[in-house]
Amino acid sequence: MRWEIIKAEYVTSAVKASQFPLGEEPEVAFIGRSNVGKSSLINSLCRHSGLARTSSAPGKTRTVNFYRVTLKREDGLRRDLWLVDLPGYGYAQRSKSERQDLQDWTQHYFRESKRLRLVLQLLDIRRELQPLDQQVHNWLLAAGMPVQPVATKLDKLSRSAASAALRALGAKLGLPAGQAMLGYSSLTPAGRPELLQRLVEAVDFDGIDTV
Ligand SMILES: Nc1nc2c(ncn2[C@@H]2O[C@H](COP(=O)(O)OP(=O)(O)OP(=O)(O)O)[C@@H](O)[C@H]2O)c(=O)[nH]1
Ligand SMILES: [Mg+2]
Repeated sequence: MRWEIIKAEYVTSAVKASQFPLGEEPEVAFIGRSNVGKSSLINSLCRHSGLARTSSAPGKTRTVNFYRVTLKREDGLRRDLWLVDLPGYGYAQRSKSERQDLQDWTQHYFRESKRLRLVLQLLDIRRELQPLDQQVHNWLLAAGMPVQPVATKLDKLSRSAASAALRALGAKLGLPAGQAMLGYSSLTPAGRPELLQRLVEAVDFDGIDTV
């Protein structure tokens, strides 16, 4: 059955586990290079501009930000989940100590979050896969995280260039057979239904409901 997001609100920002909001609801996190479009994707997915702060200058998000989202199934059933916006990696203008802090908080987040069901790793569709993206991908897999790569800014390429770029990124990441890259644009509806579907599958709302 189809699900849609009916409500989304900012709850809190954290730099350590004791500041994570309480609750048993499943969680989906967004990670990627600074400026790749993580905060924009959250706003567009929730159809709530201004929910997460975005900027054309990289390095905007500096804390782990929690958004509580309510989804409604077409038969009326409602379920809540957390969307978590993480600071971007790879922003060279930051001081080394600040980069280290952000990396520590992010790794701390992955170690401490008990409700995490899916990590969406965002990659810019116009860029080749960078070594840091690959490192983060491998680190997440080694940590046992379910990772779904998503190419952002789909609107910047023609349809055929976008499909070629999706295939190339997927191949370079070494995605297993059966796992495809998803594409997304925060400016157009492209990719939104598929991403929403992936999210609902990962948190297994339908499964929970039938128990
Ligand atoms: N054309 C286009 N631009 C986008 C899209 N998504 C984001 N942008 C632009 O990319 C820039 C960065 O977006 P953010 O959402 O702030 O990026 P971020 O990944 O949260 O960045 P940090 O918080 O610095 O890590 C902004 O200028 C956005 O308008 C998209 O799908 N299409
Ligand atoms: Mg951001």
